[in-house]
Amino acid sequence: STAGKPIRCRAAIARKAGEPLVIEEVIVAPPKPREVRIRIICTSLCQSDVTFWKLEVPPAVFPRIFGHEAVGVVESVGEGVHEVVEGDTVIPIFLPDCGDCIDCLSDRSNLCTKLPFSVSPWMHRDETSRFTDSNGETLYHFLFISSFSEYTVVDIAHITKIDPAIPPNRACLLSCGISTGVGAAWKTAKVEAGSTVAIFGLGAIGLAVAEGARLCGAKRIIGIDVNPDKFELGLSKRLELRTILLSGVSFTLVFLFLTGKKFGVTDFVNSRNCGDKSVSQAEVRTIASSALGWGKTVVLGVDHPEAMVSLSSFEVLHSGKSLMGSFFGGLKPKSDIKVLEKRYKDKELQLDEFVTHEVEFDDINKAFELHREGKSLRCVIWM
Ligand code: CXF
Ligand code: ZN
Repeated sequence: STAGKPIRCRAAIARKAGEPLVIEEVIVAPPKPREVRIRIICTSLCQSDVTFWKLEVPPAVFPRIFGHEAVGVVESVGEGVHEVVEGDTVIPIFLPDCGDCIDCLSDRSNLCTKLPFSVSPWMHRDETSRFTDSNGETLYHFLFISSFSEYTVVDIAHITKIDPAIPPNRACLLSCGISTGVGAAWKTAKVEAGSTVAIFGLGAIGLAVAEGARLCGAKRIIGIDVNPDKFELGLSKRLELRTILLSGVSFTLVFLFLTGKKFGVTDFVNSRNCGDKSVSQAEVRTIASSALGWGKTVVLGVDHPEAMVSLSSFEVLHSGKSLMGSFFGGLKPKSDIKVLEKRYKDKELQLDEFVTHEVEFDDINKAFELHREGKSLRCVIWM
């Protein structure tokens, strides 16, 4: 057995911002107390990996092992770990769930206060690394996961057990992005049956919001994007050019209607094809498009940490509308993922359509290229 011993394996190392990852031999230390060492089966590329790989200024650190959306098998556990045993199939989740702080015990919050989330380059509890390269140099962690490695060490607060019968290239999707989108509709917005949902941005997360809204019984799901490739992923038939009224201003919009109902989007708006600039303005003022008196706007998946939201007090305070943030879709990693897992097994939650590409670990940089070209929703990387 390898338990208690360092493991030599292959990992994709980011040595410099924006430069292709290099597959090298690394040494993965055994898990410390409350930690689990996992053999990664497959991992998928999420926007946050790309964002932090490109970032040249702090909190960026290199050399680093990225990757946080994955599924794996427990190889060994550290002292005090009772929740999982060797051989269990698990998904790592960047958001901690310690299970005993006031927030983890409450169903109102998914933000653990005992192990607060941060974009730390270390393991969560002792702020050290479990990775070294073959020259003995320390390699930094990412989002407490670092799944672009054949083996990784993850704190038990970041581990959720999953049914091993779920195909790995579907199970890994529940680890971050797709859960985030589905959760935002289900847990944060609490979309009601019969309601209308507008989604600004049809990347994997936006389409996952559509999937979540569909599961909640939304009647109309309007997808808005500027990249026509995204539309082809979800829509199949161009119908007509017409003028509609949105937020009190009229625009000429290209309207596409879904026949395949992929991801549940019922209407599609290409905000670039608008007769004037107003739809793009409406995009930054999404609140304007929500219902007077009770409409909810959810902000999710912020790419630029410095991005600001500015609002007219009238639009929010005096209109009865609300603006909500959503982190990991408001999901509690140890309890809510089980619900999504069941809905997938019951063939209600659609995951297959999100996987647009699959590559071998040796071709991991291809996943980054596909992402840059806007061609993929999820690219699964097999170890
Ligand atoms: C992100 C959310 C924004 C901060 C970094 C982590 N989540 C997962 O991709
Ligand atoms: Zn992610």
